[in-house]
Amino acid sequence: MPVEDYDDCWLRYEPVEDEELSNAYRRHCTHAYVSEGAPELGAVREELRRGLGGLLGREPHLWQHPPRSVDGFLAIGLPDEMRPISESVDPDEVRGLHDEGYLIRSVEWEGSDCTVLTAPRDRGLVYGTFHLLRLMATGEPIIDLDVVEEPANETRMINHWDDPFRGSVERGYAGRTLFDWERLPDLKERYYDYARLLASVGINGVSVNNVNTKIPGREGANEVVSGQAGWQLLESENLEKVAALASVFRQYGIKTYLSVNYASPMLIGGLETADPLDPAVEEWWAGKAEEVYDRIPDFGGFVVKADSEGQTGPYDYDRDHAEGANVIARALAPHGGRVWWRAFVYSEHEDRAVQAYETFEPLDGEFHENVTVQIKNGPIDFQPREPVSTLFGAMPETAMGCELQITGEYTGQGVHACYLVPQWKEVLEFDTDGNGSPVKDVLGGTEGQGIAGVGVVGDDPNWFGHHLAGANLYGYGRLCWDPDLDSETVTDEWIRQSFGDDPTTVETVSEILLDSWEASIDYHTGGIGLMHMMYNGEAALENHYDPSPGEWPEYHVADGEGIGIDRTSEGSGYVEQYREPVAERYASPEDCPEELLLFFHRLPWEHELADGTTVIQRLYDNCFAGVEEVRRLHDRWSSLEGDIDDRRHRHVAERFDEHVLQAERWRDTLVTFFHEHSGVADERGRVPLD
Ligand code: GCV
Repeated sequence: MPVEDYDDCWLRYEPVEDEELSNAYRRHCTHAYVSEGAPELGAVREELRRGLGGLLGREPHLWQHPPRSVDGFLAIGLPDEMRPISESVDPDEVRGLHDEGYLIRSVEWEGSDCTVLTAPRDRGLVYGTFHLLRLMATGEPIIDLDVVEEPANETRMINHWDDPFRGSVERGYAGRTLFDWERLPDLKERYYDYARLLASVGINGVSVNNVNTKIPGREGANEVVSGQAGWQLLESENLEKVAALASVFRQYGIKTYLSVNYASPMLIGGLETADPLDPAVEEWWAGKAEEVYDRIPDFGGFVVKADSEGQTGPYDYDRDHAEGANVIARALAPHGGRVWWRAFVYSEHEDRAVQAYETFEPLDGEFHENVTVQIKNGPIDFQPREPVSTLFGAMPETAMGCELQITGEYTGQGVHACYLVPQWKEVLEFDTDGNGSPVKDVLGGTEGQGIAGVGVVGDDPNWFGHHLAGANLYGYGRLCWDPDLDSETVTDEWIRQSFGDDPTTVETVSEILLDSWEASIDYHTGGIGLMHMMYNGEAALENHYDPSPGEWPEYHVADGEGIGIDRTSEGSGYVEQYREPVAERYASPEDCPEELLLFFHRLPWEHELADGTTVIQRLYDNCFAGVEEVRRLHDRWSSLEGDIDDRRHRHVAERFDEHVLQAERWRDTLVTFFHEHSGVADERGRVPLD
């Protein structure tokens, strides 16, 4: 396989400089006894070689049996596979763990200090290996370990929006697709490294193609147009390619999923209909599922975007979404597969926010057990900040998945630095009923539920287009595994593994990351609940990067009187989809959190906020503050010159130069727009602009 020149991201495994630590690590990890057999164990051995080789300067001795006459070794295997483990850890304790959990413990075995890493299944050994290496890469002691870990979310998935054969990535800002469908089933080294990155943060599912699998009208359009050809992956001749990728992911405990077109029975099967209640359609899906599982026995299932943005769906046959999803679910059920059915649909309603709930909530209890309804975090579309979707907690009889966007479609598209972990924490901690039912608990611990994140990597040598965007993939995986982790901890881990542990670097990069999201909200929206003010454009793959507030009047309804949307019972009624006491809080302009105010309320420009500042003045102030903040973050990054390697420093510095210019452009466009409608000048004299 060709050696490619690309970044190791957070798996750099730089040598441990602290001598005492390094000696302690050596004493416990120079010798490793790793069981054999399952494909995951190959991955464990390989990671130990790379990880320990890098951190400690020499690869470990990998033994086939417990090493004698050495004091201190690492034993990795299932509880019954090796004596150092079965004689020092209660196998029932291990078997009682979640299937993907693991245990790492410091024990004494036959007079030797030994670290045991064990798990109920081989997948847990992979996660545990990455955990142990992470401890060392972040300078944590490993002499007295007692780690017991289980994932909070059953499914922790990446949804690629990659277009097979065409090579483009919808909303991708890191080059072209990683997956070379023309060459597959030939495998590239980079697929393994991608699987390593994902497994290192606990991801266990990858859907390899765009949810837009075929869009009428986009055929024959230019290079950058997305949404084509994905449906073809389900064709018999292409399944071999999918199976090849699955063989890589499998070694890292990752299941492969496909996005499929609802009309596949027609497109591929030659039927005249895709009506979910037609017996021939049922038979076709069953046969296709069997064929897929013949080739990929651990296949995860299908992701489906139906009746949305040009994708066909059950509405074409006058069927509802449960009928639509269930025919596919029945086909997958005998094989243990699932349908991830997206709730991102459109309807006739004037207010787009109400649509998903109106469509799906009445169907609670109608979906088969192996259907997961995949819901975007907010009711609109991955805006810099949205209120949390009303569907979470509203469908107790339905398996739910939360869809987050790791790629930054509306937050600067790989040019702006925008760290989304704080956003995701806000979503996961949101209490859906004011009574201790946060989204993270609604999703966690239940079979078939979990989180799907829209992918962020491409074939760019640094994987992400922007070095700092790697923190988003890292943080996404860590939060899927453990949503209780706080943003600071996750951030600190990523920085230490990516840039080393120099205190100034850690502190500065942490500040940049943690402050970047609020800055982005301020200059992209004015910070009090407005959104969707970006340019769309004529091309099929819209821009969504530049400012263009006049293009979307329905999302802010700015006029001479005021701004914002009334979503109370007097308006679109969206607020009533929340449960109490959330609904009541949002319904009152006094109690509604200021950062969401104009999402729920239409207010006069001169309406006074809690501190006496008017709406228009707050919009001005926030837009200016957002730019000031970006300038400050830019300067903080510049201050690291010489502390971080030149290549990465220069790359991010250049992005920051552009980030400042773009933030200014957003600010100037928005404040001018607000001024044109309100006629109110900035009391600090900045607007109208000169
Ligand atoms: C994959 C938004 C994005 C589209 C995306 C769609 C979806 O509209 O702009 O690129 O399509 O959401 O989530 O299906």
